[in-house]
Amino acid sequence: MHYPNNKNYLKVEQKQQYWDDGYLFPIPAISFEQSKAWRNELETIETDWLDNGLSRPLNVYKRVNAHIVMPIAHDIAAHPAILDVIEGVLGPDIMLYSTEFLIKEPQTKHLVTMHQDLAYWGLGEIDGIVTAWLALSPASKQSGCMEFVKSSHKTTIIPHEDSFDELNLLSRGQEIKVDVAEQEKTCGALSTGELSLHHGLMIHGSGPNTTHDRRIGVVIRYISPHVKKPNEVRDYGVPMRGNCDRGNFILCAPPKGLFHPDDLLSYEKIREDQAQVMMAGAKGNTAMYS
Ligand SMILES: O=C(O)CCC(=O)C(=O)O
Repeated sequence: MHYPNNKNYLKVEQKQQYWDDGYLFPIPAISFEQSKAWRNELETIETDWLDNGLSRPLNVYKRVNAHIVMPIAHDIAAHPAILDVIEGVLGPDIMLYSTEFLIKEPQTKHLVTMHQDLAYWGLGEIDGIVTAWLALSPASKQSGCMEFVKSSHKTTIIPHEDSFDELNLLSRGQEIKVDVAEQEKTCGALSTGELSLHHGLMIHGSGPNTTHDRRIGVVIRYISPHVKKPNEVRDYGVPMRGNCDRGNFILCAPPKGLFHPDDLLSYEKIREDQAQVMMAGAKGNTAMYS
């Protein structure tokens, strides 16, 4: 793929493809060396902090708002090569909404059932949010890459039901109440360092990892600062590019350090506010990745 002036800006046809299909991949964004360095850093944190006095299990911080307490998550999301791509969808004003490390261990049965992201975020049916999924290891059909239903973002939010199945990696085990046939799914395979983009209304999920390597995805959600959450509900964003000060979100600073006490306090506040929306109406275990 060719990027003019060494920038990762999307070409006109790529932008069109994103809006037509609701997803775009593969987008080469990060070098293999940089991806490997990030993987090493993440795996060092996993070793060092697994049982190191954090008030929540390490996995919670990896799965929800990692960018508030883990500088590596913020740095990945702020990488110019990724932001250039995002600018092609959201325009010059870009805020970081959330990040998570979504890891499937080798030869495990965990999966992600078919769902729409916007079904639980209380943001309504908007175009102003996009997810970038960065592969820090190969994401193939065998390792459980994402699968998309082409153009499904052109529908509304479809009802979901919660399973709270322990093999489901989603917070409520939510699944769309519509059967998706295998032939309707597009396999979003990525090599290390490549990105996919998907729209918030896209129907997507992923299967188990049958390989001998970890499948490590960094899920980065960017939002336009123009988006206004209905009913004045409090929500948070980290300015990434352009003018993000529109009064619609509480703006957060980058983390002060790895699991810095001040950031851990902010983390709890953000989690409390967001859980009220994300877990609204849930039956059963109502903790957001406890
Ligand atoms: O990583 C996966 O397999 C699923 C990720 C996902 O559902 C998302 O990025 O919205």
